[in-house]
Amino acid sequence: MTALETHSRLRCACEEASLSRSGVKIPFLATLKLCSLFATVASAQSSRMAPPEERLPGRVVDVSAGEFFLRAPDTIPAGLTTFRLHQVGEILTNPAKVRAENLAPATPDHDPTRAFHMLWVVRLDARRTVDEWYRAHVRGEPTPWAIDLGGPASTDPPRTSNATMVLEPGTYVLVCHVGSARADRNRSHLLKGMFRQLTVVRSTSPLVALPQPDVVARISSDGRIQLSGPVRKGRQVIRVINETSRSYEFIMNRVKEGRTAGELVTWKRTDGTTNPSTRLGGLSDVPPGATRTITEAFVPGMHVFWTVRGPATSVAVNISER
Ligand SMILES: [Cu+2]
Repeated sequence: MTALETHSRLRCACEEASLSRSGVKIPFLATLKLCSLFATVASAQSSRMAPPEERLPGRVVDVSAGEFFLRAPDTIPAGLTTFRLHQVGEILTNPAKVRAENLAPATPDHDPTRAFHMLWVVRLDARRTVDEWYRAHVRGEPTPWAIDLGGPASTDPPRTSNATMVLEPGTYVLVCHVGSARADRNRSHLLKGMFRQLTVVRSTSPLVALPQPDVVARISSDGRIQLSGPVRKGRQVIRVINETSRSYEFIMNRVKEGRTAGELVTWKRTDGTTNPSTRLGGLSDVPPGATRTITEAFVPGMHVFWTVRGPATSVAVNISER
C-alpha cells in the first residue's frame, strides 16, 4: 500500500470536512488514575531492564491501538519520552483477514485501511480542551491551537514502533488520524473514537538529554532523505530532521527475501502481488523544522526508507553483516 493509502493527514481532513455523522458521542474525558501513572513508571523501568538491543531512550510510554481505540496512561511526567506503539487489533489477531481486506478497493461498505493504525501526539494550547478539539474535528473546523508533534508509524505486529520526543507540561491528545482525509468520513479513525487525553505534568526527575544518534536522516528539499552514514545491524538510534517547511512522514521497511528495493518503491496493493516488504515503523509525521528520534534493532538485509514512496523520496539502505 502507498503511504497515502496507509493514512491521511489532519489538514486534509479540515479541507474535506462535512457535517458530522449522527450518533457520534462526545467523549468522556478521563481523569488522572494512579494505576496509569504506575503503569508508566513500570514501563520506564522495564525499558531500563530490557535487553540492550531493545532499550529505548527516556521514559517509555506504551500505547496500544486496535479497532477503534487507543490504550495509554492518562498522566505522565514531562521530559524525554519515547512512545512505543503496539498493534493489538485484527492485524495482530487475524493478519490474513486484514491483508485480504487491504487488497480490496475502498467502497462505502469497505475500508481497506480499517485495521492499520498510527499514533499522532497533539499538544493543545493552554486553556483548550480535548472536547473542544474533538468538536472542531466533528464540525470540520481548523484547530490552529493544536500542534501536531507526530509519533510512531504503523508496523507489522508483534513488532512495535517508537518515536522519541521532549514533552513540556500541558494537555495533549493521542490520536490515530488514519482515514481522516478521506471524503468518506466513515473511514476516519478519529471519528470512530481513536483518541484520548494525555496530561503531562511537571517532572521532579533530572532532565534526560536526547541520545546521540548513530545516523542522522535529513529530510531536505522535496522530501528527499540524506543519511549521514551507513545504518548498521543491531540497535541504531536514528535522528530524523525535517529541514523543510511542510510535514513529512518517515517510513522504514525491510525488503523480503527474493524481492528488491526497486519493486517495493513501485509496488501497489492493487498489483495482485504480495507486499515485497515488512513494515518496521518510522514516524507518522515529522513537523516542519522538527527533530524526532527512532530506535530500531536492524537485522542485515535490504531496507527502504521513505518520506513519500517513490523513486525521488525513497532511499535504499543495505545493512551489512558486519
Ligand atoms: Cu487507527
